[in-house]
Amino acid sequence: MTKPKILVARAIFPEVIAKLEEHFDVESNQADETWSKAQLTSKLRGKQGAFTTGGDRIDAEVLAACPDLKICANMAVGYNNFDIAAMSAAGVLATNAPDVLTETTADFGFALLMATARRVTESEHYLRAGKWTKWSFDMFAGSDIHGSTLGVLGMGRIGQGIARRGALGFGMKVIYHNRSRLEASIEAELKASYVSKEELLRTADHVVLVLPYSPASHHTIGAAELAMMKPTATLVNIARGGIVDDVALAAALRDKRIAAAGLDVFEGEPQVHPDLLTVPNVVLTPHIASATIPTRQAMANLAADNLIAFFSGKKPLTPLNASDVAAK
Ligand code: 8YV
Repeated sequence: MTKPKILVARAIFPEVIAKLEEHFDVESNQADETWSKAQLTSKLRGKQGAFTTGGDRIDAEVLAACPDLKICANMAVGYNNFDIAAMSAAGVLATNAPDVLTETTADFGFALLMATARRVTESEHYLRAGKWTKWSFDMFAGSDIHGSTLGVLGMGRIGQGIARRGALGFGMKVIYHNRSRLEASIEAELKASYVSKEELLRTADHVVLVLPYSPASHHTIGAAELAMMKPTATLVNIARGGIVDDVALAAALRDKRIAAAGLDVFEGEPQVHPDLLTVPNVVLTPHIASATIPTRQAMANLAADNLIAFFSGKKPLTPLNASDVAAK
């Protein structure tokens, strides 16, 4: 029997490629070349399955050129690189990689919050530049984490992980805003209170963004929202570029309208807006919140297992549009 043909769009763990090769005729990108959309489309043509990462866009144009495609398995919990409506219309199943990265990503969100509020990288750059000649009472004074108010915008699994760390580990008062309110028992466990987005922005000492990107969440934080925040507040984005207006944020940081920001994601990444590179009060990391080897292995294995289950006629583990595809 001929094996289904799949494309692995980016370099991944060799053992995951080996596992896929037991089931599929695999074309992979272990050289990790950067493919244009046209190159990705041409590689996908004739494939029945795709293993993608967050940078691989699958939309109506790609789908129209790849009529054999049946499933795209994303090695990411976020899936704004997928046009889900177009995939459902084309009868292509989409899967993502949730849960396995929750705690690792929440750890990183907290690391970025701590580094931002306590000015870790800014002070390190100062030291490395040889500028540290004497101690002074207010040198790199930051803002406290313990006992402060943590505002979590987007209270899914990762948001809850951050809230738990804040409330139980650091005695923070947790407020949150989300499309839907959490069950009372979860609110009690996280010691979290539901507030409006505006109240969150006005009262939090630290705002952490963990909401999914969609056209509706584009520029959730722009000039108007930054103006609502306390001048002493910090902002952390571990969600997606585009949720924050990076130009407005750079201006707010430059004018000290908020104290500091920590960003793991950017509009148009891997490009970073030059205005952000010139302000000192921002911690910048290259989209690494889920980057530990065990977690990246778990994410890659989950994407692979979704492909294997699908082509063995079983239910994929983490489908996104199964009922729409079935209804077609
Ligand atoms: C990934 C992420 O590293 O899972 C997500 O949504 O943003 C990251 O964990 C990235 O998208 C690569 O696929």
